[in-house]
Amino acid sequence: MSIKSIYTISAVLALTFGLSSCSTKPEVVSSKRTLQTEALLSNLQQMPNKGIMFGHHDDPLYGIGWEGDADRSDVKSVVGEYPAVMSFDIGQIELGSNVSLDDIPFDKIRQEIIAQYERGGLNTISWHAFNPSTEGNSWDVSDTAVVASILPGGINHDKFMGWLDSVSAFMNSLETADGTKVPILFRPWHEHTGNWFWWGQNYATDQQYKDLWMMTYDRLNENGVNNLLYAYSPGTEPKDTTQYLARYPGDDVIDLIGFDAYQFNEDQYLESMSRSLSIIDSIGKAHNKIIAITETGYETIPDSIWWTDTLYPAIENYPLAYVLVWRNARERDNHYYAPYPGQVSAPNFVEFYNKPEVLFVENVAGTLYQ
Ligand code: BMA
Repeated sequence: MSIKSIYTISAVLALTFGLSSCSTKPEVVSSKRTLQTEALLSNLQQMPNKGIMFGHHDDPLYGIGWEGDADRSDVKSVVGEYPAVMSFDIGQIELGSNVSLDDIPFDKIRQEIIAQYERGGLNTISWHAFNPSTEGNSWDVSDTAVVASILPGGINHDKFMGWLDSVSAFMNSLETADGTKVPILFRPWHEHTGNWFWWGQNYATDQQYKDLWMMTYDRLNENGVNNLLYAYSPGTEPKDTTQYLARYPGDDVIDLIGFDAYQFNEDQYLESMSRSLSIIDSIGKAHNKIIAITETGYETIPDSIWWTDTLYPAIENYPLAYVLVWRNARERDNHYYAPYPGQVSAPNFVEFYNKPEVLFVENVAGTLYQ
């Protein structure tokens, strides 16, 4: 309904019931999400007409042999440009810590998220939440009933609500200098079809997992978080669309569907990519959802032609909004997924970058939020 027709209806009501103009003041029709977030949703839906955005986790924060340098990124050092998508993780925010689980100050993460928004790129956030029962990390699966314990009625429910409030506060704090909230693709409870996180397959029923999602979504909304799109992101375990959707929280909640897949063995990687891609492609079409490869990569990229000869042929025929590789750890040996200058796949990554269908930030700047 247009504002104009609301004014007209209000005026008619005022005349009909003789109400004072004060009590008939038209209410602002409030959308659940900010204008920029709604614009992002529709622009991501159109993205496959343009190409596939490339993304990298923690891209501007650190890389191989450096940390915290201004205006630096391993990807940018190789191709001269930032990725179109940057991913960040807010694990440990729930503990009231000033630094993330990967030891990055949250103030720095906020600053880089705003910078990526201002250069016209997309930000996505994952959450490696600590274990609210044991206080171990996300990978602590010693207690197999943590999800039940944080749902309403569970012994950790109140505590966990406080954790969701910390997440909400961070999301609400992502504002530019002029007060615009930065739209974020939020990707909580990822890789839930595996058994390495406390919210994994064997540690919750389908219904409990869905309840976890709804509780998260509702609490963030109640806290006024209106700058998020939501991503559903299992691993490659689902063998068909039914299995993929078994824990799907619903079309009202989810905006983007994807999966996380890593290469260990090339044949297995290509097989699981092809199966998972066809699953999300068909669900994406049936449910009108954006699709993406939410995490992928080949640790240390030892294959010098991986980008153009393995990754690109696997994805080129799917209407993906983006493909994102994981981080270039500075504190762990041999844990990197994007090239850096001198890395064996760097020249091939330049070829990948040069493909018109592969999008970096300058290809999408000015188009995502309006
Ligand atoms: C994992 C690894 C960890 C890291 C976590 C969150 O896959 O990279 O070292 O702590 O992601 O970034």
